[in-house]
Amino acid sequence: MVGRVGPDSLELTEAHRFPNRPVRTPEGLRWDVLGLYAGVLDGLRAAGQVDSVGIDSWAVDYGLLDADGALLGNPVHYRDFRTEGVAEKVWATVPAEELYAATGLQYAPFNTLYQLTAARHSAQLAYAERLLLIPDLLTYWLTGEQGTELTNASTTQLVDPRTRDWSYDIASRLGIDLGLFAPLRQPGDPAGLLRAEVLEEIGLTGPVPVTAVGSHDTASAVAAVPADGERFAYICTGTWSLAGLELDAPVLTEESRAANFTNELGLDGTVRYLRNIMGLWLLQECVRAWGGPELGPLLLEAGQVPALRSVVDAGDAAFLAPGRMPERIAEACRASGQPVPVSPAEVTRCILDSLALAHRRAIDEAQRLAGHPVDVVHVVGGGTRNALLCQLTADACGLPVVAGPAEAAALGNVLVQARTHGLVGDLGDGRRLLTRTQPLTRYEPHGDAARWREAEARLTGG
Ligand code: LFR
Repeated sequence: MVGRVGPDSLELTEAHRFPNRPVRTPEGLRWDVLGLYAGVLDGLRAAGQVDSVGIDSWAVDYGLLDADGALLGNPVHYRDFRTEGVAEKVWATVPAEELYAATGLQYAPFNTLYQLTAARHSAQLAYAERLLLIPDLLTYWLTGEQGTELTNASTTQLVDPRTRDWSYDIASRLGIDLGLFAPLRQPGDPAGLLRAEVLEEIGLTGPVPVTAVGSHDTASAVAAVPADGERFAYICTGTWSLAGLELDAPVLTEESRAANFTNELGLDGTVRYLRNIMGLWLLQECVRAWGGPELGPLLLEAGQVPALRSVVDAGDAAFLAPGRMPERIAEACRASGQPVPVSPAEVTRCILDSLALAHRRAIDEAQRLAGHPVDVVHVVGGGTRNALLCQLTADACGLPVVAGPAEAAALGNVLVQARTHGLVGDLGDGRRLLTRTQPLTRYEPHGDAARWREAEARLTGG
C-alpha cells in the first residue's frame, strides 16, 4: 500500500497484493516467509520511489536465526497444533492468575510464550541465537538491522504492560532466554535504511529509511480508528475480530482474566484492552469449503434468513484450526440444541449473528471491567465492507456503529511514518486527519434488544 500524506490529505493506493498461504508440511503448519518477503519486494518495486517504508503483520509468530544470522526453518503458524496442552504445563510453574497479573495477556494457545515452551527441546531453538517477530524479520531482511517493536512484543506474553518492558521474572521462571530477542524499539523509531542490494533489486534510489510502526497489525489498525475523544469502542474486523477499548493503563484484575481480555500495548502509552473473537475466519473457511462462491450474493441471501435462529460462541478455540468449518458450526448448533443451519446462506447468517453477538458481549464486558463507558462503536478493517455485519453489530450493541476505514492497518502504519517525518502530530491529530479524509458509514441500532439478550443467554446458559 502506498500512502500519500499532506497537511489536509491522506490517500492510500494499492500497489501490489499477494496471497499469504500457510503450508502444511509433515512437521505441521508453516508460513512461507520467503514467499512473503518476495511479495514485499515485488510490492516495493510496484510502489516506485517512496520516502519511507514501514511493516506491520499479524502477531505472536517469529523466525529463529542462527549465529550467522540465517533463518532456521520456516516460521511455525500460530494455528499449528504444537501448542495443544502446553498452557497447562506453563501454569504448573507460573499459575495462570499470576501470569495474567504480570503480563495482562489473555489466554490464547498460540501466545509466543506457549510456542517457545512447546519448542523447548527442538533442534532449531537449541541453535537459535536470535528470535525476530514476523514484521521485525522482514524489516531485518530489508535493512540488515534487528529490533523488537514494542506493540508486537506485547503479544508474546513476555512483556509487563505497566512498565512496557520485558517481564524478566516470568521469562526466567519459565526458562525463556530473553537474550534471544533483539532490543525493544518504539513505534516511530528508525529501523535502518533499505540495503543497497534491496535498492538495486527493486530499482529505487536511496536512501530510503524504514520506520518501526505499530508493527502488530491490530496496533496499526487501532491507531487509525477515526474516533473523537475517549468514549469509544472499536472492533478491528478481518480474519479476526478484535473488540475492545483504548485505555491509559492495563486492567489486570482476576475478573478481567476470567473474561479473557488482553492488555496489548498501543501507540503513545495506550493499552489495547480487547478480546480476540474468531472473526470472519469462520466465514472464510466456509467459503473455502464451499468452493469459493461469490460473497456479494451470499450476503444478500443471508440477509433474508430469519435472524438469530442459531448462534455459536465465536470466541471458542474449537474454531481455531482450519478445515471442516460448515460441519463444525453445524455440530456446535446441534450440541446446544438449536436448529442446524444447512444452506450456505443459513450458515452465513448463523456466523454473522454469532459475530455480532460476540461483539456485543466483548464491548459490554470491556466497559464494565475497565469502568470506561462508550457512546459509539468504531468498526475498522475488511469487515466494514460487510454492511450486514455492521448493521447487526449496531443492533446487538445497541449503539451507533461508525464503519471505516477498511484499510485501517495500512493507514495506521502510514500515519506513524508520517509522524516520524514531521507531517502529522500525535494520535489525536492523525485521527482528525482520518475523519476529514476517509469515507465513513454510520449505522444506527434497530430492533429489539431483548432478542439479543435471549440469544446471549443461549450461549452463556444465563
Ligand atoms: C490479527 C492478529 C491478531 C492476533 C492474531 C494472531 O491479524 O494480529 O491481533 O491475535 O492475528 O497473531
